[in-house]
Amino acid sequence: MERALSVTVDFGKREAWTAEERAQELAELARSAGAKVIEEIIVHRREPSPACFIGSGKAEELAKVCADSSINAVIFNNDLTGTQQKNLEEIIMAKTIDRTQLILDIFAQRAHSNEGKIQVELAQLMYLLPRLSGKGIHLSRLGGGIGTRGPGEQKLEVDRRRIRSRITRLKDGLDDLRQRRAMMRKKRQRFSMLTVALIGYTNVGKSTLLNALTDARVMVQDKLFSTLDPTVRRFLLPNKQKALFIDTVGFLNDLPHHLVEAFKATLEEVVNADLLLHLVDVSHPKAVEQSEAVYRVLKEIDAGGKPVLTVLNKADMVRDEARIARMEKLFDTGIVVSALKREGFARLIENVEAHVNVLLTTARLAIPASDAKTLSFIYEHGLVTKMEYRGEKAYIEAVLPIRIKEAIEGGLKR
Ligand SMILES: Nc1nc2c(ncn2[C@@H]2O[C@H](COP(=O)(O)OP(=O)(O)OP(=O)(O)O)[C@@H](O)[C@H]2O)c(=O)[nH]1
Ligand SMILES: [Mg+2]
Repeated sequence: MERALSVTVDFGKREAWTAEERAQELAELARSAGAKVIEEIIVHRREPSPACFIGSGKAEELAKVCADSSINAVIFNNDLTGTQQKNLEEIIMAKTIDRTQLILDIFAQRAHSNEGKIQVELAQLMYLLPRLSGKGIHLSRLGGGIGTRGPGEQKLEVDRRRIRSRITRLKDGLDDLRQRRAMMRKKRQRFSMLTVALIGYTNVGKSTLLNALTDARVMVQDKLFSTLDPTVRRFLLPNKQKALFIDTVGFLNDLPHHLVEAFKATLEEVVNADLLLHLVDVSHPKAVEQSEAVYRVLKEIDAGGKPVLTVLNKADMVRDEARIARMEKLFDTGIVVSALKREGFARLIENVEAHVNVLLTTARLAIPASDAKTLSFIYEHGLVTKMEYRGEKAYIEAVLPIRIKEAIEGGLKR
């Protein structure tokens, strides 16, 4: 495990997150990447020094701390320019990483699917490109993030031109994947169930809730960004309506723009869902700010207008009843659950059902009795309330998602 020093600069502005709170989150991120924060330093400065970010005097102090405590990585809680990073590294004599790079490292470690890997590499290269000065810069240190899976792993010397062409190739690859995904989604949307996407800040318990609700075996970890690839599971609501639940990548305050950009394809699942279940960790001191960060990302991916059901999770961790009541009022929701203890699910499901009901309609259809395909399709997607054969026709009354009804009617006309 890497031994790290975390450095947070407080520029003295009033912000939603104090320097201490940001430092705390950085420590969580570092831990998720596989590093242990041994020392934490908060530097107070008016503005960043262009050459050294924290100034060369302060950098020399850090060098001493690193040498004294055998620290091999310094993680800055802000973004550094290429020059600042290089200068700092020269003075401190330890690997210097900024926040974006740390997050990219975590994503690189977590990406399993082909698409996920391409998205991460693209984000890494886009981060890197403006930081390259001149040609043939050494990329060896890129392999030396916390996760050590930098894009420069195999190649030590690469120039911008090669990076640019690699970016183009990755983007093309992603476009292909995106088109394929869009096609699949179109099929799913027209011919399938309603979708409910679980969204929320990282580590709030999205995968735990999906597991508990559907017995899916999604990896649950007390680490940030355990889930990178969307997982889709079927769920049968008490009214017999089937829905797809989708687990998604967690959001983060100041999520690097490159990552949002790169993960747009994955996040499209969110954009296209019928309903968003927004999970909030009520036990977290920054729950409100985390939720604000979630809404910022939603806006960035054009999902700001989706119907959202806010779910307050980890209620089992909150001793103070008044806090729960306050949060319920603040978030205007009465849905309090513990995904871990499987508590509060009845109300949650009731609420999901109420939202889903709006998207349903009662359809009365006359289907050729020989059309087994359409008949089984109706049974598959809806709740059949009446069924009668008269002559050549089957008369069916069923509760169906509106778009399914439309798809069937369209199919019957053809
Ligand atoms: N006490 C308590 N812990 C919970 C609850 N729900 C989830 N957790 C814990 O919170 C941690 C994160 O849970 P995950 O389900 O991985 O969270 P996530 O939102 O999917 O996280 P990412 O995929 O990393 O964004 C795990 O250690 C869970 O056991 C809960 O209701 N109560
Ligand atoms: Mg998860």
